[in-house]
Amino acid sequence: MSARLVLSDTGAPFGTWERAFRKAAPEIALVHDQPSRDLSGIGYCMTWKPLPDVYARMPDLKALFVLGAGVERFLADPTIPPEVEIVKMAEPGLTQAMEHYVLWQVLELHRDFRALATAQRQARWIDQTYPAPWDRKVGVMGLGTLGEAVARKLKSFGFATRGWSRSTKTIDGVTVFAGSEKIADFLDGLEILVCLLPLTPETRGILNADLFRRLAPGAGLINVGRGAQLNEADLLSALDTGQIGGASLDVFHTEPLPETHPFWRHPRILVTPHLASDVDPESAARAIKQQIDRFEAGQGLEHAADRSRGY
Ligand code: NDP
Ligand code: OXD
Repeated sequence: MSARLVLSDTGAPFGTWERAFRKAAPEIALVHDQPSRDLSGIGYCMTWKPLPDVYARMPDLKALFVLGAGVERFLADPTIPPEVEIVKMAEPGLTQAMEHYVLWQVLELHRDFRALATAQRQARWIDQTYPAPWDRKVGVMGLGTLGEAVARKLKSFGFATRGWSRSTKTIDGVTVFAGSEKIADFLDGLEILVCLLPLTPETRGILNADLFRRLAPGAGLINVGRGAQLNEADLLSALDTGQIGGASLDVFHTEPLPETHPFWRHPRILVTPHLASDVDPESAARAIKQQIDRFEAGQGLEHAADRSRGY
């Protein structure tokens, strides 16, 4: 019998997902959630913005496939029973989009393309110098599914790449630091910092004045983790003093970013509306199918969130 999987989401178009599953994982029967629909007997659900009471309407839920990598909202949701596995999305579409976004912003900061765009608007023919990529110190905070892929990509583009995570790991050509006791060594003199951490009590507010002081003067900051990891007032002060030279921000404390927020019009901040990377339905369908197969074969799920760690 084929597994049944509920799509409970206020934004995801059911037709698109149905087509993706039909093509990439036809063995899975996709069920469209509707308000108040009885979903008993179904063990799997996928969602990003769930419909009301979906977990109460799924008494047999075993695994929740989140249509994104950041699962902090789900871990904090008391209506999800503790025995339900919460699974972070990990699929090539999401990963490659993040690699592209970060690479775009690292190159932009490395070569100061923003200054070139300004010069063009003023019809100024300017000169610029820049170091070789291997002399540019770039660091990635968070070396999970996305951070590790990004660090590898930056390394492959020649950058002097460092990474920081909770546990020790080896990534070819990347200097890796682990744990809070090594964060100062990781940050020391970095010229471009990428945040790809999950939001947890330890990472909330981590991008603050103390951290900025450890970077090279004029460093670039790319935040694609979560808005609550950034102390916004500290960033504005660091941009004023020049300690931070430019920031690329995709995530914010309040989303959508309020129209009057100073970040929108700041000359050295690039704002993107939380779209650094998104799930590709077809490769996500393939990934979920593999996960369900593993789970049904008793092999356990990959990328399951750990409630005690908070990610
Ligand atoms: P993972 O859970 O796979 O990886 C998280 C990484 O962060 C791990 O390397 C982990 O260390 C590290 N980490 C967690 N806590 C700490 C800590 N206190 N100190 C040091 N390192 C820590 O997540 P993903 O890579 O899949 O995603 C990362 C985040 O990216 C998501 O949580 C989400 O917030 C954000 N995101 C943003 C998107 C956007 O469009 N802007 C899109 C997708 C994701 P360890 O390896 O030791 O466990
Ligand atoms: C995610 C996101 O966590 O899009 O996947 O932010």
